[in-house]
This record gives sequence, C-alpha cells and structure tokens, in this order.
Amino acid sequence: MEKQNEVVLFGTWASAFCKRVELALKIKGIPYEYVEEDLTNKSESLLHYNPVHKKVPVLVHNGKPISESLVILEYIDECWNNTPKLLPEDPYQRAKVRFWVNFVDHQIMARLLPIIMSRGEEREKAIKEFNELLKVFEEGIKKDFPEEFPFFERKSLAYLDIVVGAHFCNYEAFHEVVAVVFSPEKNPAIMAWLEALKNHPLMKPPHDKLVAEMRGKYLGQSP
Ligand SMILES: N[C@@H](CCC(=O)N[C@@H](CS)C(=O)NCC(=O)O)C(=O)O
Repeated sequence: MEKQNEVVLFGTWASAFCKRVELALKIKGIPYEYVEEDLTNKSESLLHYNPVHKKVPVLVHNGKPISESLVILEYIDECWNNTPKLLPEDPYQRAKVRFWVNFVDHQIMARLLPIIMSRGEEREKAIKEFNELLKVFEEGIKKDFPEEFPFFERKSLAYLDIVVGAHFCNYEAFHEVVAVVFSPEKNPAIMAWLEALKNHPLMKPPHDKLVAEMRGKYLGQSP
C-alpha cells in the first residue's frame, strides 16, 4: 500500500534555495527523507524529476515531483494547511509578501555577483549599490508590514523570513571570504532581523563549512 505522505527532498547543503524548502518542512513539522545531490554528477533521479531545469531543490510528494523553490514553498503551505502558515491569509498581504520575495531574489541577489567578481573601487561601488537596494527593501517592508515588523517577534518563521534567512543569515561567512556588505549603520532594521534569524535554531548556518565552500567557489582555494 502506498504511504500517505511520503516526502523526499533532493538538495545540496550549501544552496539557499534548498535551505528554504528544508526550513518550510521543519517549520511545519513534516517528516521527510533528504537526498544530497552532487551537482557535478547529477543523479538519474534528479534528471528524471526535474528534466526542465535539472536543478535542486526538487520535492517529491508521494511520487510526484515539484521544482522551483518558491513553487515548492507555496505547495507545502497549501498541502499542509493545518500547520503554521507560511503566507498570510489576506490576499493583499500575500501579494505584498510575494512582491518583496521577488525583489530579494531578482534585484538584491543580482547585486551580489558584481561584488564577488570585482575588486578595489569597482567593488566599493558594487557594495554601495547593494546597500542602496537593501535600503529600498528595508523601507518597503517597514511601510508594508508596520504591524509585523520586526518579523522575528512572530512565533513562527514565515515566507519572507525563510527567503531572507536562507539567503543572508550566513552573512558572516560572506564577510570573511568576500567583503563586508551588511552593516548596522547602513541597514539597521535588516541587520537586527538577520541577527535574530541567524540565531534561530532552525536557521543557524554551518559557518566554518560555508567559509571553506565559499573560499573554494569564489577564490579558487582548496580546503
Ligand atoms: N530558481 C531555482 C534556482 C535553483 C538553483 O539555482 N539550484 C542550483 C543550486 S543552488 C542548482 O541546482 N544548480 C545546478 C545547475 O545549475 O546545473 C529555485 O528557486 O529553485
């Protein structure tokens, strides 16, 4: 007989996109099996389950695959709807959360690569642009969610905490390997939020492992 709720996550440990899905499953208390993928040698299962993008994360629920991390988060929220909600009930609030998640994924994240790739004055300029976008984000969420801000005072992590936390709560490793990009002077509310997120028991980033990974990836240094 088929199991009622068989959940398998294909992921890779250092990926923020995969971390999002793991966080959602843990917040909702959903038991799952985790399969670590080697992206230099993708498994037949991954290629079978995500033939379009061939990327992780992929969630397989009772044999049915779902790809794209944000699609997976929404699927989890809809399927296990008697557990803590990731998205707000109100459609307008939901739209605003989706708007800012999109802003983080497409605008803010796009500014990280120029920082990684550049040096000297060019890097300073890239960091300044990154901080300006963070400021837009900070002001935007304060205006859109005045009652909820700061988010970390909520009982349970929600959609925006998951996305922001998975991307940025490892910022200390990024500072150590690449450059200091977050500062309490420039982005006080975001920094306070990240500080709380990184100390959350589900969020805690594996600092030393990440530093080694980033040194290899960004600086070409082997461990
Ligand atoms: N938009 C995708 C991005 C996923 C993604 O970029 N996954 C990376 C790991 S961080 C991957 O699987 N890369 C393998 C490849 O590009 O071949 C999502 O949100 O799930």
